Amino acid sequence: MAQFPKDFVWGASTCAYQIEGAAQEDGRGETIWDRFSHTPGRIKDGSNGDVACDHYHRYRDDVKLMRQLNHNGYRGSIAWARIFPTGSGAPNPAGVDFYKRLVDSLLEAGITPFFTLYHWDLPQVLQDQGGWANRETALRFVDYARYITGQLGDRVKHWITHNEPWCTTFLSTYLDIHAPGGKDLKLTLQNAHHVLLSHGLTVPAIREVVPGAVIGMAPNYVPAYAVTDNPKDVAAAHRFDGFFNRWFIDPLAGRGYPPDMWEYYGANVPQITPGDMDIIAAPLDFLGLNYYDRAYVVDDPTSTHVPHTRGVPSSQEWRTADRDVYPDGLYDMLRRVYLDYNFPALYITENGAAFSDEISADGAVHDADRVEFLQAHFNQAARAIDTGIPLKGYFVWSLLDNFEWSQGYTLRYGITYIDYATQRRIVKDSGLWYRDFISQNRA
Ligand code: IFM
Repeated sequence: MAQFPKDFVWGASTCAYQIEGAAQEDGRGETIWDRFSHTPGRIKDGSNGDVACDHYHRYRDDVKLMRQLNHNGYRGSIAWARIFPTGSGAPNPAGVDFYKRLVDSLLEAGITPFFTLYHWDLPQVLQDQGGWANRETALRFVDYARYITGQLGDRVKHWITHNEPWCTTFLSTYLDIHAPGGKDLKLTLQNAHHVLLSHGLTVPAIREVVPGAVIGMAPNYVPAYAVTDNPKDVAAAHRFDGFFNRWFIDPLAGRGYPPDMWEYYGANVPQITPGDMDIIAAPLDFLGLNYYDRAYVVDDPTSTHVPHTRGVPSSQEWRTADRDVYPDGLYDMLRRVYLDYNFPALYITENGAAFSDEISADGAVHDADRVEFLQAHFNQAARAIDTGIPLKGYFVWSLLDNFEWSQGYTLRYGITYIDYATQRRIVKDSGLWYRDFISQNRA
């Protein structure tokens, strides 16, 4: 059985827009996801995050749930537009108060909070001023981050600047799947640069206002494997890695943008101001990694999209509706990030899968697939720890079923089932299994 250190952080991860609801309450401003989800045709089931899991009103019960499930850590996100409804200007006390109350509940329950400052919900006013393509947005992000970390920093020490910058950028303004939408590579690379810049500017700002801050970022990481050993496919896998992983992690680690990708992007590369790359390389206390699937690719020069690769569906048993699940990839990722970069600690900040969960006649949700999924991935995490990799914690995605972005409520990732009609929470078999797994590992 997998063995983990006694002080390992075990918990689940969530995101403000996906669970909070109360979209128009207590002075919260409009975000790009409010605008996008209310645009016909953008969300598979026509839904939005207006109500979601109603966590804004039910957070006490949700914290109680975490405690019952033996979690000692929780990763949530803060909605920028609750703190600064228009992205900047005067703070909104009611929004700040919500997060203060949430933190109180977590600490009373003995749960260490890890908060992400940006999980994709840019205030719409800032989008109207150019969004991440506007360098000013990075400066507004620093102001927001400095303010809210200062408000909560006496009790919250663990901060994550950005969640999945690849999604903030490529999935949004290049692949046109996430808010605000778009298909512009040059703009996307500029957005990515400003997101990274905002990260680098924020790290020292947090250290100034939060004594003892522990700061990281949470990119999503997709290990790429070539389907054949044909040199073209091998090069394609390396290119995919550059496109998805290295473009973001190399600059964080002080290496600048990967030269092979800089050359490949040609005239689309971003404008950089002297000094930016040093700012982006601000030393971190940890790197969070969100791991879901692998890329199993061949070269595809006919593709109309970068990185000119084509994914090949693998026949392996783990393929879920939306992902090519590959537990060994979690170990490969941790090993590679540990050996190639020099981050002092690593966390799995997200890992999970959507299965077709249903309430059975006995009133329970028997998600045996997810139990097997978690066990297989925990084994790979334990394998990494055994080889000396400094993995310090694991946050399962997600605590609750929730609003899965452009898929609406059609995918259920939670270890807790949400009956959206009544907002009843039913802990799935996987949530109960995880509870017992945690207690065995603490024993
Ligand atoms: O729901 C998302 C989350 O917001 C970011 N990481 C992946 C999850 C599942 O798709």
